[in-house]
Amino acid sequence: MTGTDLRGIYGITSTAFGASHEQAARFFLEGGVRIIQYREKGADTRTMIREASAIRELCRRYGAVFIVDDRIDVAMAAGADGLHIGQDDLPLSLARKLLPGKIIGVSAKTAEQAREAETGGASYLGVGTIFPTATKVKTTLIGLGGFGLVRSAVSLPVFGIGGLKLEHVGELKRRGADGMAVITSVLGASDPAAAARKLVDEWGKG
Ligand code: TZP
Ligand code: MG
Repeated sequence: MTGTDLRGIYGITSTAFGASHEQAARFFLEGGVRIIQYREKGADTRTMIREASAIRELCRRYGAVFIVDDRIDVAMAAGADGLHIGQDDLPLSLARKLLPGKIIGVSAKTAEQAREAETGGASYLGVGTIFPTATKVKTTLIGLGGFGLVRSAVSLPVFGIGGLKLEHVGELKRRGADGMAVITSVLGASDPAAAARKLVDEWGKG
């Protein structure tokens, strides 16, 4: 891990908008994002290790934290700073045992899931899906109200996720978010690095 805190804009890579994972990571990094997650659901393992290793190097150059979604094998092989797991993925207790000292993020939709993750040694929470989004359609929406319930249940760093855009930064911060995880509002923009920069600057305001 680097000295970067677990807070601020959290960029998740996706190929849904035409760029490769590596290019997506570059856009985020050029825009000042300092937490990057590699999220790939369909590629073969060798490809994932290659892509994750390339992003690992980029993140090192920028002093950014690098997290791999779902796949502990890919996270370990690429030397990532951490792993992000959902409620149906590798159990947190096992991930914690296998990755001592690493960052482990957990997706939580309810206060109960959040408290369980905190007790189990999670490093941060991803909380959503807040608003509808084309990048994750099979999901339960919790809205900003649901986000607030999870936020108040734990003291871990909490990142809002799901359909979040520049105009949501203020509201999310008021509701106690430590950060905001995004795909579409950056990678779907005509100038992704500039969109990332706007989010980073907005998040950094007062
Ligand atoms: N989990 C809940 S919503 C989501 C994930 C991975 C996608 C968030 O990305 P977007 O495109 O910024 O809504
Ligand atoms: Mg998952």
